[in-house]
Amino acid sequence: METIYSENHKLRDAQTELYGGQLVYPFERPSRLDYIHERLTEVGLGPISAPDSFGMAPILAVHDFAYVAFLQSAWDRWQAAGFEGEAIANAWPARRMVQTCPTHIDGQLGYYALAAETSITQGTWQAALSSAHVALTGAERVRAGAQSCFALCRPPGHHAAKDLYGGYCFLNNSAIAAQHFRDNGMARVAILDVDFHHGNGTQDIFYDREDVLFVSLHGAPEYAFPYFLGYANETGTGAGEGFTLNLPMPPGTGFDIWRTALATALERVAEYAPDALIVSLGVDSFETDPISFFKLTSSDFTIMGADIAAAGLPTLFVMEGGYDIAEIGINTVNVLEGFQGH
Ligand code: SP5
Ligand code: ZN
Repeated sequence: METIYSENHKLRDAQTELYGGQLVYPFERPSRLDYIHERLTEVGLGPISAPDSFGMAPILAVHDFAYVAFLQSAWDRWQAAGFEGEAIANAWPARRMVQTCPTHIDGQLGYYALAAETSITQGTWQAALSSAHVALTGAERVRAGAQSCFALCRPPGHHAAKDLYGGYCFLNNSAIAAQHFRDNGMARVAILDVDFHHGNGTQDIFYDREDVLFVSLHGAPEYAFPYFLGYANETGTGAGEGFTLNLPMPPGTGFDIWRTALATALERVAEYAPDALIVSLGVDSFETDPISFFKLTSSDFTIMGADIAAAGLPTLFVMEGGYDIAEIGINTVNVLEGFQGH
């Protein structure tokens, strides 16, 4: 399996994440990809290639122009305003307040942020743009006939909506790849999100559409970030009714229950019969992930990959979360090896 990878991800190296009332060094850090890259080389999964450039059009096919302009300029404007630290949102258009984008950068952060843990820094935009191009390059490989490809994206994407960042995400790489498939001749695309967290951004982007199926396995929102989306009764709206499937699971969920949910998800995908499958691949369902509560083991990830391969679809894997850094390489590559070995 070919991997698409760019060193540009290192341009995203925030020093702060708001966690437990403190500013800590972020869980979502550059070394995550070093471990995955190292493991890919160690097992010889396949060639590792640089991304191509696709310009802004495929990004603006998913994200609002004003949101993209905000991301592009946020760090410079934050600095110009005289702030000393990294750019963190701290005020929101909450219930019964106006939903108008303010002029001051401090207010704009709250307008576009879905959470406060994600700081915007120098280089964040360049890394996010490169990450989207990694996903698009992977999508092009699949379009060209590859049975599978691994887009080693960073920063991740599935929490980002058309006009929202947060949860470590800025541009929704999986959604951009799905839209690219749609705009280049594929009639139906399925996104299977196996990251521990609900892919609220991806769900929101395609919620009223029948041409992109969204299926997600995740920590139940009563207990887990992003908290305000991902319930089982969210099934789509309008033409999209029935084309969102959420399978939330409670704290302590192990692989027996998780795998049964995966089978349910894959049944829905098979029924949908898409032209291609995009897997939002987070390995934060791992038993010792520091911010999650599922109990998957390293060998479970191999079985996950094999189960996904049994769907028999052209498959683009897009990297999302996973924060047990010491094991992230093994767990991620286990999924890909399980897929290949099927
Ligand atoms: C892409 C991705 O995996 N994003 C995850 C973003 C999670 N951000 C908020 C984390 C809050 C964790 N709180 C859990 C407490 C565990 N003790
Ligand atoms: Zn996650």
